[in-house]
Amino acid sequence: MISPTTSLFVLGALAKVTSAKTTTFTQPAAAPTDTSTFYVGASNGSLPRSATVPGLVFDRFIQIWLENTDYSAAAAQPAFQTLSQEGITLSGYYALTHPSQPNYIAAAGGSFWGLASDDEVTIPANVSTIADLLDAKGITWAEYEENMPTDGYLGDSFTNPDGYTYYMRKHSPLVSYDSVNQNPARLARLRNFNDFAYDVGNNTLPQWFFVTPNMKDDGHDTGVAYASDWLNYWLVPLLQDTNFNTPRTLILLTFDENGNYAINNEIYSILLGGAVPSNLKGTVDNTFYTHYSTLSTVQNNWSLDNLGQGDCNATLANVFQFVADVTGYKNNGMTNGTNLPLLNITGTIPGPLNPSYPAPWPTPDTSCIGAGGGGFFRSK
Ligand SMILES: *[C@@H]1O[C@H](CO)[C@@H](O)[C@H](O)[C@H]1NC(C)=O
Ligand SMILES: *[C@@H]1O[C@H](CO)[C@@H](O)[C@H](O)[C@H]1NC(C)=O
Ligand SMILES: *[C@@H]1O[C@H](CO)[C@@H](O)[C@H](O)[C@H]1NC(C)=O
Ligand SMILES: *[C@@H]1O[C@H](CO)[C@@H](O)[C@H](O)[C@H]1NC(C)=O
Ligand SMILES: *[C@@H]1O[C@H](CO)[C@@H](O)[C@H](O)[C@H]1NC(C)=O
Ligand SMILES: *[C@@H]1O[C@H](CO)[C@@H](O)[C@H](O)[C@H]1NC(C)=O
Ligand SMILES: CC(=O)N[C@H]1CO[C@H](CO)[C@@H](O)[C@@H]1O
Repeated sequence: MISPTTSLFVLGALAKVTSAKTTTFTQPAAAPTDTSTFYVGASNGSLPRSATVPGLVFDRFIQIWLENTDYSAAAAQPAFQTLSQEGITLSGYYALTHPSQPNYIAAAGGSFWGLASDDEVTIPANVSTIADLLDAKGITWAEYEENMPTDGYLGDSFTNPDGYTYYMRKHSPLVSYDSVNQNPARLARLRNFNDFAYDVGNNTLPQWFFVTPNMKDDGHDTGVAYASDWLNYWLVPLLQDTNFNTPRTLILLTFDENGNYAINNEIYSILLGGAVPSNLKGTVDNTFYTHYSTLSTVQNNWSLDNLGQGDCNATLANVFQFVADVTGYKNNGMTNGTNLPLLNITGTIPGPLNPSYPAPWPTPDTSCIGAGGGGFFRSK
């Protein structure tokens, strides 16, 4: 006999699957390189063209984050299977915690500061981020936030004229940092998708950028099958566009977190782009990575300073192995087969953004050399 609890659970699970299947993907624009009135805010013009700072392995790093999907669910999608043949599948990549927002914040600043919610937060101006490390070397950067109406928009969300809330601030990695949100020049780097169309059209995309699809396209409200349709619409053609993907471009396609909090936080991730050596296309790398690996890999590639936070944690910040193989950087040897830390913990990690377990702003590890070899970043 099925207990009432069990049958309710089954019904809930079925309802979720059904709604994900019945939502049909709608193209937001004629092509990813086109502007669209659906994006509401006009473009502010394309970014200025600036000199490329060469890296050791790549000259451009693009991150594209989808939402809330277990590794196995993404691996079952044909879109991911096809893309995996064009790159390196990372079978040991983990998110850091739950829910969404702390993962995005950690990818920018090297910590989620104890945060366990999607509520709007701000982080003091003396806390450095990846933007400081890149600016110090003249490496251009931006975020592209789909359906964010205007550049540097500071609202918690944005609802389109059709009544649907497509943009959420919680999925923007840099906006919570006062060093960004109080600086107009930096706010102009938090860009909308009409800007993306101009930047890609004019070949002025920056060297480091983060892509946040809207609440439907990232699978958050719709499921991973819908996100797959978006990838086929958006990413697949852009991989053939030399203003986006050059022979020196590395692209990380990943998720913010998995969906099932009761298992460890493994997420399906693929390294794509022209910087992936052709002999590694279609291979699998089971090195243990987390979102901090995006910081350490970028530091390693451009000889950047570090933040003295999770980017310096020897357990959590392995550099993408094919990059480390070129630069000579030594990873810690942990793989998905070894005993990994539990990264599905949420709510009980102390920090300045955890009202239940408050702790002071952590002092950065100023003695860390870091993957870039430069030491701790000190603002000039
Ligand atoms: C280049 O950017 C300008 C604005 O800065 C815009 O008017 C023009 O349409 C863009 N060109 C392309 C091909 O996107
Ligand atoms: C990674 O390891 C975990 C724990 O052993 C396992 O459940 C999971 O299936 C592994 N992931 C992959 C992609 O093999
Ligand atoms: C930022 O300033 C506060 C005092 O306002 C200080 O306690 C903290 O250590 C500083 N943090 C950093 C990263 O310098
Ligand atoms: C253009 O940029 C300015 C300054 O960064 C900002 O105030 C304005 O809202 C932006 N407009 C759009 C359409 O993004
Ligand atoms: C985290 O995942 C482990 C399995 O890897 C599980 O035993 C544990 O209960 C999970 N923790 C939470 C808080 O759900
Ligand atoms: C590095 O991360 C591990 C795993 O989460 C954690 O146990 C350890 O305390 C961290 N180290 C430092 C110095 O914060
Ligand atoms: C060998 C090489 O290309 N090194 C570059 C690494 O990145 C820094 C920028 O931080 C360049 O100055 C180096 O030339």
